[in-house]
Amino acid sequence: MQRVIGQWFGRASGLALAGLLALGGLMGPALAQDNRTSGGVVGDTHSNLGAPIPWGTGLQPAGGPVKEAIHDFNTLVLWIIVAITIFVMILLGYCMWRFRESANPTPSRTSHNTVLEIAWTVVPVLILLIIAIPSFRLIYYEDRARDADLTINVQGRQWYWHYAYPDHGDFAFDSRPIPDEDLKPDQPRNLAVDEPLVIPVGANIRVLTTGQDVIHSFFVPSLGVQKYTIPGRTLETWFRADQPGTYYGQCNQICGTNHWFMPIMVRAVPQAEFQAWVEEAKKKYAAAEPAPAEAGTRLAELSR
Ligand SMILES: [Cu+2]
Repeated sequence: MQRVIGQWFGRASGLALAGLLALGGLMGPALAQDNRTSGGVVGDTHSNLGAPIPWGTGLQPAGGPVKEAIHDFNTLVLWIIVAITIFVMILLGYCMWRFRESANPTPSRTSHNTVLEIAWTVVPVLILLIIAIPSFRLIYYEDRARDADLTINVQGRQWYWHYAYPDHGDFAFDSRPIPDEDLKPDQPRNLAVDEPLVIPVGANIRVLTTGQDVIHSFFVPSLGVQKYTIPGRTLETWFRADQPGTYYGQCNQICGTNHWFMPIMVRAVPQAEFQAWVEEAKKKYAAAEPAPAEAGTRLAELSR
């Protein structure tokens, strides 16, 4: 019996090693943050690139590398689930057919089988390992920008978003949804906002989130970003849009009666257009800028 167990462990560790090596090869190159596939094309604008669609199933299409990495991981786990489901269905079907009363009138009274028991412990552990390694890699990939081109402060407030661009003149503004009666034909209901977040295409955006009152959550599915905004705490994450377009999201942490009032709209535009917007925004939002004392407090808050 010990020899059988030894053989099992030998085979299991061989399988685990092969699995890990295969995963290393598969997942390695895809998760570099400076691996920019496209810098965006001037004049190339897609409207509603990242938005939910009626009867849509599955994940929203990827607008950048973080979401692509999420897609890859989702696909891996989905195929593992499919394989397990098929295996269990076949096993169930076989047992029902092979051990039915007419074919097997005197059932066996066996209650233990060491090899089987080790197998159904070791195999799930291996499956979990195969899921855990790319899962941790994805979590660390999403965690922070290694080499950010731009920082945006995102503050969740009851019930609107407050955005600031500390390294582009430190202007700040609020973002609120457009009422139904004022919607233009290309603006999705409950998602379009008056003052969208504007970002340059192809830039790694560092996002620092804070909460003013309660916990909100900054969630833009097509860019693969979701981060809580917590009062008294600064959290970091990052994203990048590789195609110009508009990406929609929402606060997805129930934050009070007007929780629905917090849609997110991100416009990714070519670098030159972004610079022009920054110059305009500095003037436009100058009046809304916080007093120096308040700005100091905010900076101290962020550097904590
Ligand atoms: Cu909220």
